[in-house]
Amino acid sequence: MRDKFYITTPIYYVNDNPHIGHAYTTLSCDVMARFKRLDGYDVLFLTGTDEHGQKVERAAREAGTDPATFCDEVSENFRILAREWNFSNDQFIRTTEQRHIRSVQALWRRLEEAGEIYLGTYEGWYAIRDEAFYTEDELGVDDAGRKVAPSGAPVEWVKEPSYFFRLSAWQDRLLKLYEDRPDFIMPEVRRNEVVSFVGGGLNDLSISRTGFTWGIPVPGDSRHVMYVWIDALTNYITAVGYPDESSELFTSWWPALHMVGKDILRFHAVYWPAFLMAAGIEVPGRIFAHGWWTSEGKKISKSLGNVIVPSEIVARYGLDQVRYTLMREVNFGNDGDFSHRGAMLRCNHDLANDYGNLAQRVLKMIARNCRGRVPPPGTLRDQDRELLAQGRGLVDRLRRHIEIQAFQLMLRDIWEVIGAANRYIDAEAPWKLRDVDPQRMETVLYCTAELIRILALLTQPVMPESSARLLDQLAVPDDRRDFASIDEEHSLRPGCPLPEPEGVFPRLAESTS
Ligand code: ME8
Repeated sequence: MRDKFYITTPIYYVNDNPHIGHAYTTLSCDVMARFKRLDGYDVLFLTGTDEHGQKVERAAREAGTDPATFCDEVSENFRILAREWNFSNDQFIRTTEQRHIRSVQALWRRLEEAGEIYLGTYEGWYAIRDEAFYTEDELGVDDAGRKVAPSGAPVEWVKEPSYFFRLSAWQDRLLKLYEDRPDFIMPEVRRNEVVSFVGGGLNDLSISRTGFTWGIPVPGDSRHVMYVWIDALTNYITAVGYPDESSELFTSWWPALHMVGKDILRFHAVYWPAFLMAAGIEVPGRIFAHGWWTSEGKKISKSLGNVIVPSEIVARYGLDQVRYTLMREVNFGNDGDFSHRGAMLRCNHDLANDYGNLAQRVLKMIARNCRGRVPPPGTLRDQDRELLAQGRGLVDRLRRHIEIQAFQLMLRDIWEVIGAANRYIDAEAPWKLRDVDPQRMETVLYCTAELIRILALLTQPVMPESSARLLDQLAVPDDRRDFASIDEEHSLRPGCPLPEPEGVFPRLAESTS
């Protein structure tokens, strides 16, 4: 049986249309999911929408519609994003689905039976934009002198009856979890933040609200709807069949790797494992919190009018170009800045010049000088063997990077080999060999074409479409495109006819804006 790999994105609020931040998190999951599939794993890749809560209820009202209709409409935009960006998610979950409501209510009952829930009164600050409670000392003040959440979101004073989860009792067990599993939260700076937050002591968590109705009713007390975060987090187990924990579905997939933005780490790394431990369910495999994107050096916000619309940047640069740029520009985990200049450089320098040109040069020479067929390898010299060994050795290096979500390093290593291939071809100058030593020319073209095959296999997770076009041009059969096919046994067959070469990464015209 193949190994299983379960990966999740946050489920996105439907109060907003998808933007580059959402696309980024899902893209990182897509790259991991594709990599693992190509590497022989059975993969479950989950994304979806978070549809309950006061924020969504309010957004629906502002849009002049009822929450259910509003959710249907905006949720669809996230599905469209997934199609437009070629995301390979296996499931798209919505928290308004029956299976999810059943799952959250079952989890609630379990926590209640375990004595982890009690009824009290919540009195304190609440930020609807963050759907989060804050203590007085966490708040700051905005320019107008109003109290705001650490995220800058406005807060309001809430006093209402509420069910509480005994989070305070979980401090030691959470700290022990972080200590026993140093890579449970990544990257390390984020882990340290969480350890110090939990180390500072935890308050019991209010997990129900009465001031509005757009939520999952609390079992046995329909005056309350559940706090949107207990509802939302549970999606990760709903998707694998919870509450049917003994099912093959659940036991074979859970636990998952959760990819999130740093803004929602506390919910995932503190509340979620506490809920799970309290319910006797295994905690997640890992929570990776990535950084925040700005645009041309500025915070992305609707009021600044600099929201980066996913479909617009794709139209401008090309889908795989954008996927590459986002994965290459920043060390995953750090903050990043999206700039037109940066994107142009990536497209024209890394893709058109380094990778695209390498493939074009070689494929064209094969078309012209080898009657459009894979040439025979002939007798390999040391430098030929070295180049191919570098290519074949890549996959192990990439596996190590992908295990720790180091996408940038993965691409850097691939580009190191692309650089080596360009130097090799310049040094061997097959165009000069045509008349003086045609056999050597064939060897050089064979080796570079074979290396391009390996590179195109390895760039599939980040650039699925362009890599597929390169593999088509090398006549690589569909069932020989997984990582097991990188080995020598599956190398290009001499004499195999190749289609007419065509450029895959066009140069984009420079523009200033
Ligand atoms: O928080 N840079 O949903 P949400 C990078 N429903 N990533 C960004 C970003 C930016 N500028 N802006 C948004 C929620 N993101 C909850 C999640 S999960 C059980 C419930 C990404 O629609 C990043 O992944 O506000 C962030 O964590 C997520 O969008 C927040 O999406």
